[in-house]
Amino acid sequence: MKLLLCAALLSTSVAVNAESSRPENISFNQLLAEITAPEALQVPEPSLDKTILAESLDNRYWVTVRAQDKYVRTRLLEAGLDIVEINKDTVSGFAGPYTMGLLSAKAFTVLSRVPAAQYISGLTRDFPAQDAAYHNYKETSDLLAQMAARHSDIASLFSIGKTVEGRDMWCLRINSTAKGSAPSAKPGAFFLGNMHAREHLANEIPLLFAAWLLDHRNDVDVKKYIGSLDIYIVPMLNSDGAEFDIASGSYQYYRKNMSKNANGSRGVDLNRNFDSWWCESGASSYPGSDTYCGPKAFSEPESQAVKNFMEARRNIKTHISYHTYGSTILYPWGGSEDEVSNPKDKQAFIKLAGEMGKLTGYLPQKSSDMYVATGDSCDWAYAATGALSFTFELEGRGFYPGAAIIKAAVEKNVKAAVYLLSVTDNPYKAI
Ligand code: 0X9
Ligand code: ZN
Repeated sequence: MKLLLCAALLSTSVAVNAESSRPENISFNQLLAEITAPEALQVPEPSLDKTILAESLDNRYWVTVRAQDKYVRTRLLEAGLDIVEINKDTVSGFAGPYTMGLLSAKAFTVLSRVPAAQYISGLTRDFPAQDAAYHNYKETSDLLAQMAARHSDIASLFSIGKTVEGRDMWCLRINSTAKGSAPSAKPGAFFLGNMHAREHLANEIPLLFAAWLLDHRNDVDVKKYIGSLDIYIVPMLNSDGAEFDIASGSYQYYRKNMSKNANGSRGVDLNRNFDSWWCESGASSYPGSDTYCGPKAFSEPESQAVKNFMEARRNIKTHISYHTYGSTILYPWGGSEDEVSNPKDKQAFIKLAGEMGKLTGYLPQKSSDMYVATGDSCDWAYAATGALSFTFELEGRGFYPGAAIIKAAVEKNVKAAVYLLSVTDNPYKAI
């Protein structure tokens, strides 16, 4: 990866870390320059290895099923359908053999089906996993470490736990007075990314937001937030899944974590594994499904790490979990059609989502209006800690939108994230 870019960087005068071949003090602007360099924006010829795809996709099909409303979408999730596209009267997505059986047993109308490998190899928007612009686990970890080292007076890095495969879930903390896991009474904001493996843009946004904040640390507003708030950024929660998704050289459309399930299948859907009406709706209890909720709530180290992290930091007032794709800003409840019962919170959710919607062009929406799905991380976060928690479905027409999308997505999301910081001291002042 990044051979051309590395060569270019090595020929410049910036200090270079011999191990990673990266400048040690890379800034937000340098990062943006990297991801928008002509080499990074070229979409190379797809290099799909159909043998690997066919094996690793567990015999899934790409199906289009009639679904006129969110209620049908919820039932489909329960049958284990991995909904990727929502259209007016249909949804499309991946279904394994078990889900295919349920679709026909439950009389859903399957309008079309093709083997997943065939569908993926037919895509023209695919590009190789070794995409120059996106940051894999090592690059993400290195960048976070560089940021913490370069801004050690206000930034620190610690791990909130280990994934199934033993990778650290890194957290960059920006706070002028407290470092590492030392407690702080300052109001906190928590930005979380890449819970779903294939949603790589959801790593880039919080990662580059961290770089932006540090680069702009002397701007009047940013300086105020760094001085008065406790800011936490975990850009890559599901690094195991994200790495698996790119490891073969071809994207795998992989969603879950890398747990080994009792029936020999792989992965739990982390956004169905939180303890909020766990596995009641819009989730599947069949381990092979892409919406598998796990054997019990918080069975997974990744969801458990978020739980422990948030429960230990009751100063956190606001929270965004980044996903792709849909250009929507979702607020609780997602697991129930009921409104949140606290009227002030409801008003704040609507107001904050609306303001962030204006800054991003994304549609603010109650989460359950997309579909009801229980075990959702933001429902849990709000219910358990009171933090006003939003799921961002970032932009893009697909999980692999290419490098060209990153710059604009980062720029608008920096604005929304900064807005959230501006109200974190008292989110109700906005209403
Ligand atoms: O289904 C999900 O977990 C999220 N969509 S994604 O395509 N990123 O997988 C949406 C979560 C929204 N929450 C609820 N509707 N409960
Ligand atoms: Zn997601």
